[in-house]
Amino acid sequence: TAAAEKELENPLKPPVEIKYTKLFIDGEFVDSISGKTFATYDPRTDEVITHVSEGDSADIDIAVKAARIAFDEGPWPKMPAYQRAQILNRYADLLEKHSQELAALDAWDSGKPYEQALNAEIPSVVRNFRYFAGWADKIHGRTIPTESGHFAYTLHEPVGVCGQIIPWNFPLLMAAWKLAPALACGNTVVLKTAEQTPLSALLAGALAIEAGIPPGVVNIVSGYGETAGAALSYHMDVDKVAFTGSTEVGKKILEAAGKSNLKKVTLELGGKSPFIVCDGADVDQAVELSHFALFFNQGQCCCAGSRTYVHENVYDEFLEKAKERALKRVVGDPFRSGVEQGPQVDREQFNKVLGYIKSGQEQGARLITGGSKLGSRGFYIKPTVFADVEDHHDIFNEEIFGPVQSVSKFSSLDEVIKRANRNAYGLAAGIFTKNIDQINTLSRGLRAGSVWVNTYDVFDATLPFGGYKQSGLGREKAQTFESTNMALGKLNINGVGVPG
Ligand code: TXE
Repeated sequence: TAAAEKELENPLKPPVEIKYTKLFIDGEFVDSISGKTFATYDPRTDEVITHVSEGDSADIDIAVKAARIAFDEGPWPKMPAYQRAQILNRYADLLEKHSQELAALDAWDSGKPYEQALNAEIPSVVRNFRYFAGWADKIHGRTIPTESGHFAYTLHEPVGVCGQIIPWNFPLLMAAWKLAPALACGNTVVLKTAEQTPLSALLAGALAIEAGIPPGVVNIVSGYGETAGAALSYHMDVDKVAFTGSTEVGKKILEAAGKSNLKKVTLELGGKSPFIVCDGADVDQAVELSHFALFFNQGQCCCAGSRTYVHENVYDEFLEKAKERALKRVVGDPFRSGVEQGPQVDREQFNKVLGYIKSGQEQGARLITGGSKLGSRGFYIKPTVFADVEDHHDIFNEEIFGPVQSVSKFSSLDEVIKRANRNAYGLAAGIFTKNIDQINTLSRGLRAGSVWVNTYDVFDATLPFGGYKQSGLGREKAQTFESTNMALGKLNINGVGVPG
């Protein structure tokens, strides 16, 4: 590790030039009304990457007006859906063409491994736009044979101006999950990026214009949550807000909707997802998958498998191998090839994770590897594994959002289902077994929006995603239309000539 730590002293130069730092409103890059800017930092060093314009409520107002006009008067919602699909496909092509720059911006801004961004996330961004472009002209209503003899039909219409607030863990992918379905339906958007990671979305804004998305349809405001984010969620002329972030802020968004214009709300919030390794499981494979489920993206995933439950018969072997695997994890400069884990996104998250490690030790969980920062600068944390974690430990109940695996022993399926469900969250769950009875019992018993069996983090655009309980409201990606997230289902009754 001494060599690894030395290497961290000399960060590699990111292969990208920063072209856009202003707010993107009505098809143009503009300064904020206040003229203020804020710094975005390199988590490898905590040094400033650049300064970007800081939007607040005045800028949100202007962006919402642009989106309103683009919705009410512009061609976007009214053009043939096929044409919208063509534009979105062109947009996907452009994003693909700029994959390397986009991946480099996200890696630089957030600390995620460049190769991971380039090979997994940006391709997923592109597929999301292609998938939803395919939906644009296939959003159908129904005709309904009423009991009263009226001719009735449902019509799906765009919601209108959509406010979208996203986090920093997958900067461009979170933007794509929000933008693609909203645009496919003909909505217009004001996107507020996370203050830690504003850069990739601004390049994506420039590409939207190049693709032929009309000005005002996509507006991107960099800024802070309490100012720009709150202004969007309280805005009287925003028809819907879609949010991904903490449960704490999710509740504020819902409150803001209630206190303003009852805008529609979808929320994709935190999680504390169980990953269950059953009796009889192949331990080597279980270790590898549970390691991925937790450590992927520096542990900064809303659906991270952050409560690893292991059956007593395989527990000791599992622990030994989980420790070995964590020790082998390649932590380093996200721009270095082969690196699995970069730094945490910022000082706040770094301190939060180290705080949880301390609390795990204080409350009596057994630290078996890791447990501290790595290197002398930046926000690197050693892959950490705790054993014998108990249900009342904070590290087993609260979202750590870092490279800290917590392993706990269980004896029976009934027990593990009860324990897994005794949590405020319900975003995802993982099951590891080849036994069909165990699979059936667990997958039906667990209260979670996604259950992955012998796999984890499958984020296909074709699958719906969202949480039970305090993990959120509504679903994103596929089936967005049926659950009326981005398009409103409207019942039309045509009563001409029919008594009623
Ligand atoms: O989240 P916030 P933070 C969890 C994770 C993490 C914790 C805190 O546990 O450690 O949340 O992270 C905007 N009105 N997740 O502080 O604050 C903010 O500007 C409107 C889980 O980064 O929820 C940003 O754009 N908007 C998660 C976005 O909300 C507000 C991903 C998310 O920030 C606002 C990230 C306000 N009052 C963190 N305050 C997931 N579900 O994947 C903040 N924002």
